[in-house]
Amino acid sequence: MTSDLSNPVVAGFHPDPSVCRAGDDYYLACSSFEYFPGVPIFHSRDLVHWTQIGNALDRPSQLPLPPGTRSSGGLYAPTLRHHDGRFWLVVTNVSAGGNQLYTATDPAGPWSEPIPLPDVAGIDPDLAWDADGTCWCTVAGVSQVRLDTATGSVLGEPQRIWSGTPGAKAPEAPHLYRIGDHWYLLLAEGGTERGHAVSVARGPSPSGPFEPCPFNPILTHRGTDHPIQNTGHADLVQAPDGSWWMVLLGVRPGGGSPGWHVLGRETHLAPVRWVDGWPVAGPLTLDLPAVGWPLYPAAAEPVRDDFDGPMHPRWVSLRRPPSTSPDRPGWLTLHAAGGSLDDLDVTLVARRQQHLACKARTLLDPGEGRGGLVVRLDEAHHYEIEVFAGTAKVLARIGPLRAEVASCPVPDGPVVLGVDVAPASTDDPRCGPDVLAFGVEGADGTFTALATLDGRYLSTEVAGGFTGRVIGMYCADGTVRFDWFDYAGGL
Ligand code: 6LW
Repeated sequence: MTSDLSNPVVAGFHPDPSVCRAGDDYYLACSSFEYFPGVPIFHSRDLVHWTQIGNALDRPSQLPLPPGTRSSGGLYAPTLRHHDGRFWLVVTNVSAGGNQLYTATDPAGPWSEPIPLPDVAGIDPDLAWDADGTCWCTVAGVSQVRLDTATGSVLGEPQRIWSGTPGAKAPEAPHLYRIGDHWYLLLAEGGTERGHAVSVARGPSPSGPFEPCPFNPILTHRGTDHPIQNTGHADLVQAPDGSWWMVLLGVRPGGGSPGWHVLGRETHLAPVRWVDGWPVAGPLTLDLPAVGWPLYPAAAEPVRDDFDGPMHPRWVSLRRPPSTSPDRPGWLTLHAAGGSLDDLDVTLVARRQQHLACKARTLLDPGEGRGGLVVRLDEAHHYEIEVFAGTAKVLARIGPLRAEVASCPVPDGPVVLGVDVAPASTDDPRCGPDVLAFGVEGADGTFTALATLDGRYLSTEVAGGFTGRVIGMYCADGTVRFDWFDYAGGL
């Protein structure tokens, strides 16, 4: 059992968390961008330990991501709510169709087909219901409209409401709550980079008028040397003991100056206290304070996925289900689509890197094909070790540059490929956040690194966008098969 009380509570690229409570259970949803399936859903009984129970959008009919969908396009910022005996999910597909509403009776799925919201313009939609049962949909900017949730049509004209601190950029991620006598409007502002912050306003009705909190921003780490940065995009939740908390995104930059974060924006938990009727958040720390309710540690994740049964929901591909076939029982068979990881339509099956230090291994049978093990930020930023015709090659793509870094002969037949990721250990102010050693593992388990690469080039600060690293398997030519994939945090 893993019972540590630490942040992030959902590590790795799991941004824009939205949380809801149904009885004793909590559920959480995150953005997923160009990856398929979309919107990972987690369950918890204690807000600290979260287990992925599915992906809300796991059918192409629910999640169209057209072939040209750019990286960091696709699905942005869901809101997950439990209302009137049902779960509600609203999310923006910036690459196809805009805002969409889905419902489910079980958050693990199946979720409904989308109800399009063609007249709700703007990202980061929120849902809140008033005492009359009217649904208020609020989007970044900030504007708000009443919604007919059965048809997806709007009731009336959108109205501008409170747009955060004057002068602060990117008022976004609105969430509206009725708490006591007030309606609270929680907002992210300052942009999702180092200036990110959480602010709040309150008013007498869902549409305001809203009065800003005198303590705004109620949480930010801007301008600090705190190990958790870019803190914002929060959602409030009440713990089993009645205390208040927020889930929010934050990043863990590493290396020298200016700092690079490689795991994407991760989901954190912070305490909230009430001061003069205002929610004030923090401290947000790597070690969570002791909590006053029972903990339900999650079972430790097995290191090995051996592909003997259904794929765990942690596995994702790009834009659509991967091209696979069940032709060798117990193996994952991948068929090529694109010719390399530089292509948008390459066949990839990957999982999020969730630890600053980790190792991954996979047993690959290349057959006549070409494929390997990749650490990917996007199609223009990835490192991989690839096998073809008796040779293993380490390849690096950084922006417009592509290089073969190292190669070695490998015997015919299955081969174990691996990568070790370790935080960098120099005090040079220019040092990157980590190093990635790619290599081949022998039959006796000895790992021979062929190349060690600077991890900064697979960081969000270099690549741009909103995602983080994934590690996985790919096929770039013909058919390749994978018997198992090991991922372990730490080295
Ligand atoms: C999301 C916005 C944000 O829509 O980043 O940090 C955008 N906040 O609210 C993409 O995740």
